[in-house]
Amino acid sequence: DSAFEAWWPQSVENIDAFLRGSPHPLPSLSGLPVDIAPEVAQAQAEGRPVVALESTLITHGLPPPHSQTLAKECEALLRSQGVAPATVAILNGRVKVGLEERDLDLLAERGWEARRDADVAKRLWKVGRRELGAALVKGVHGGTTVSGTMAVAHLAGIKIFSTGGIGGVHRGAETSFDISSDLISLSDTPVAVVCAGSKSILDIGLTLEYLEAHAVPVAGYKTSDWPAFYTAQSGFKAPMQLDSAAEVAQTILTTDRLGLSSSLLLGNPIPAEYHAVGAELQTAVDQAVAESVENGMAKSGKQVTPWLLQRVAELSKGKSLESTPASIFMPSFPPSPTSSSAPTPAE
Ligand code: PSU
Ligand code: MN
Repeated sequence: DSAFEAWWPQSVENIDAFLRGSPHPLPSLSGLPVDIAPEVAQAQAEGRPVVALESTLITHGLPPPHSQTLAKECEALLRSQGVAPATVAILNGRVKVGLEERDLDLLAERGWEARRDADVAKRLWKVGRRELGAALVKGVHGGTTVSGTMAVAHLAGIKIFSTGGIGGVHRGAETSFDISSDLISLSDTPVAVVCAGSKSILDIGLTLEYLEAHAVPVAGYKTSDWPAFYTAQSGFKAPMQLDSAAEVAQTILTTDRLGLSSSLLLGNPIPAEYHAVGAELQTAVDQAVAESVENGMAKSGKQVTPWLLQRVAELSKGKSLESTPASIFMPSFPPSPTSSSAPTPAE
């Protein structure tokens, strides 16, 4: 609508340049142990787009080689679109915004060792927002979760963050109180998060209620349904629907200009060609959740999510790993040339 268009001082062609109109003051990086990779710094200096990526899926999510291939595919997909990828992680107590390939490999390998070796695990943290400070003080390695990555992205002036599944309200949270700090970050950190929905290891209805209560703008991208990672439909409606990248960018900037510090959570559903395998994995998810209630894992705090994801991988005989190519992880992008050969599961 032209009256509305006139309100915008510049075109939305370059979304990053457009979002630089955001009024949020950035905290100063000076004196902090934060390394912005040259590729990221250069893109920022030249006004080219940057997208943040998380690293808990590398350290505590998938086993190698999937952890490495997926993370690298995501980066390659972004580069193929002219976007500088900023994979966030902690290395020896320094925040990395943009990871070198050898660092990414190291984190994946340590993550795998950490599953068998408690001493390695002690030096390789799953870093949500609350662990960030101590992880830097103690000089450990860390994979950053959605909440940890959002905090770092905000610090580095990155407005868009893409991931697969976000954390949320766990099933049984009415007694366990297990609610991911991802949701709190979504309510107070102005970094937009593009995801494939919430995995149904969570209580999706309660997650959406929590987001509503905390005033988080939640929208389906070109869909009226809220997606559930493995499936395009969770059975819940998306609270809002946004139909173009320009509309998304305008919503982010308008929210910022209104002085609201919330994120925008965008649900971008799994592509149609993965619907069949998605439905199969959904069955494995349901069984894993039932087992976690029976064996008490559901009450194990931050181990719940990794345990459930591991169990889904076992129950689906590795299918949940094979069918998590970057094209699912970031379904808005076309598959990369490398993603046609699905990696084989480790062990
Ligand atoms: N959901 C998934 N896969 C994941 C995660 C969530 O389907 O790997 C990771 C993300 O890094 C997310 C974190 O931010 O787990 C949430 O963990 P918790 O529930 O402990 O807050
Ligand atoms: Mn939790």
